[in-house]
Amino acid sequence: MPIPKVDKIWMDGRLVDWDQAQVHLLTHSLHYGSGVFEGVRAYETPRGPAVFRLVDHLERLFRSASVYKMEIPFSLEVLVEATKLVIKANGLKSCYIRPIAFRGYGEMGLNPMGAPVNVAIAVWPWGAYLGEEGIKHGVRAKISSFRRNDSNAIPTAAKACGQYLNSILAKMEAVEAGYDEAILLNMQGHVADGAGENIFVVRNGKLYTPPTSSGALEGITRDSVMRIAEDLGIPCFERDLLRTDLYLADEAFFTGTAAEVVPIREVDDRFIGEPGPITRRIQEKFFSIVKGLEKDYEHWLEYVE
Ligand code: PPE
Repeated sequence: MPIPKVDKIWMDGRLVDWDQAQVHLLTHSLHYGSGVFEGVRAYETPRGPAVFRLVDHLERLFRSASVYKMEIPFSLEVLVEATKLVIKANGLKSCYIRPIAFRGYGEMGLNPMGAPVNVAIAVWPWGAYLGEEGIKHGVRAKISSFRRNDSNAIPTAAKACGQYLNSILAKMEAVEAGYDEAILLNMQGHVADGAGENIFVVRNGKLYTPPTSSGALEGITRDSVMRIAEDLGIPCFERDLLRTDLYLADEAFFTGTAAEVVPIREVDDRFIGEPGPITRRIQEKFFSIVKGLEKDYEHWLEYVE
């Protein structure tokens, strides 16, 4: 999907025109994937646009950077204000937000410590990641022949640019085989996560999701869903899952900032079914929270104005 162009991007401390937001060809992270990034969303609420769990996302950005010994040359508070500024500057009511900190132009070679660190925050309107139909009726997923990269090879606790080559291989394979999304098993054969989402299954009224030790990213939507489930009185457990736990699930769904909450209708051509009651309840609560309609979850919203 082509990126819808807006006016401004925040880059290293100032707003620049969309077309001027450029980097040098010899940018370190273009060659080695040595950047870290976030995906965040802002939603339209009765009080104007609000960013969902912005501080939690930026804290994860700083944690990702620390794994790679990258010093982000801005404070978290500055990045919070920069995010609000760039949303306002583009007059957006809702959008996807992509903060990125990356090793820039200056030095080549595998020791990145001499390369400068650049930081940018781009925003653009991004609709349903796995399609409107997917959110309503569920998506078809395929277990990838590619395994989730082991966290002793590339730490899965960090959200780093280069590690997405792993997800890209899985995504291409799934899409070319006619599926909507890929699910990756880890090296031990347990379910880790989707190409760009965490995964949950429902069995006998209880929710299960792989622990982060599986190689799943510590997703912020995952954390939100675990909290929502607790508040709704739905038991939720972190547990290693086998592929048959997906095949035999009563319900299953993906969670992610881009994807939001998306039911899974099929895994490897085993029919799970139309979105079930627990998936629906969690989906409804999630969308109502992000749209600012739930008093009890106001602390998750960072109002732009
Ligand atoms: N696992 C992976 C591998 C992943 O990339 C994401 C987010 C998640 C789980 C869910 O994490 P969270 O967004 O904190 O709930 N993927 C981001 C990038 C997607 C993309 O295509 O780019 C996102 O959803 O923004």
